[in-house]
Amino acid sequence: GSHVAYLSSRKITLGREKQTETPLRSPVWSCNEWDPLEEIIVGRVEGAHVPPFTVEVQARTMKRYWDFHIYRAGQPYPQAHLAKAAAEIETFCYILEQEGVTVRRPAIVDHSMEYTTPDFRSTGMYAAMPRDILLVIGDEIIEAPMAWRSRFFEYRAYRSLIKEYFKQGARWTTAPKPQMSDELYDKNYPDENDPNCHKITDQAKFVTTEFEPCFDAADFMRAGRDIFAQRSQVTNYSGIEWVKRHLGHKYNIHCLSFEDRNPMHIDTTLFTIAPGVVLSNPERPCHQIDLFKKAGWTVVHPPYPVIPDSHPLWSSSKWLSMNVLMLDTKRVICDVDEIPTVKMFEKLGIKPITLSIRHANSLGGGFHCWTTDIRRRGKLESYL
Ligand code: ABU
Repeated sequence: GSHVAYLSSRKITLGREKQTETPLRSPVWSCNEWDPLEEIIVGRVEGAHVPPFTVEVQARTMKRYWDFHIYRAGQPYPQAHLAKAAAEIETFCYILEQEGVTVRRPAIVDHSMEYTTPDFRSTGMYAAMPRDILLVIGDEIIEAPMAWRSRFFEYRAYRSLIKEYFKQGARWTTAPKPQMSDELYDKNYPDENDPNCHKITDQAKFVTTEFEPCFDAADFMRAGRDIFAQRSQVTNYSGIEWVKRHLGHKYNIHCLSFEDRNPMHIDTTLFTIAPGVVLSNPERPCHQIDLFKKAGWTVVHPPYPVIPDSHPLWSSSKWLSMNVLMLDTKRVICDVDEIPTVKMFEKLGIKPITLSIRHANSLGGGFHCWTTDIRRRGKLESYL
């Protein structure tokens, strides 16, 4: 297919490198959010643990869930809830396979293990959200550095898969590992009830500093040669700069900003669903939306989510309703209970394939977060 990336393989012979003619076909290839999906990684519920309630976690946690986090820090999430979430994710995998997509899973890892580095000590969290940690750009897998101490070693759950893809010809990069020392965090960052909170976000202050580059992969939204990024609670400007310099002139990295007082992960805020079509969260207007309009894109404002307040969302907003997974430009995986969103896709001529992962949502992500593309059939193109 047109997505084949031929790499020359090298043989090492007695210390001298010899170029061979054998082409390697990269099993990794994905340039946007909508080309026909062939292979995907779906995250795991197993082993999920509540992260320690550090300043960067607190900044992103709604006050109503503080007690939950404080009392369960370092402990498993409630087991009965996890069992339901695991069953939902198994169904999700089954549906993807029925739709012709190859599904791969991260390893089961003990996230309760405490680790100590020269700069900090923590326990882990989970391998539930591959979208947060793996940024696939063309034939390259970039492991994001992350910004939460509890997620520092999250890459370990994906290493056997990544090594397999690497052996088969994928490119593999690990972004510079952050120290995650105290200097990376503003320990006086105000919580949502602090009168200074709104002032601080008006001034575009974040819980992470610019001490060193940090980013989560989910703060990048791909549309071929154009990639949209946001400065968030977990992605700083130097993290975005690192991605920009690393990818070089082949890509345009657009740093966007939104009316969002607590940003983390762009895929519930702005979502490119097809060439020339972008979902823009009506509650978080994009300051640079004219960029899309001037290029002739259709800007669609998705309807408000309908998930009830009573359903626990320990680590996210309700806008998981727009955190969908495009199988191609004509099929989308979305939440069966988000009827207004389902109708929106029908109106756009996109067939919704619906299911519920509500208990899995409680861990902080929707269909897009719970996955990362490995291969979509298509070419690297410009759409803007
Ligand atoms: N991990 C996605 C969370 C984004 C949100 O809370 O809207």
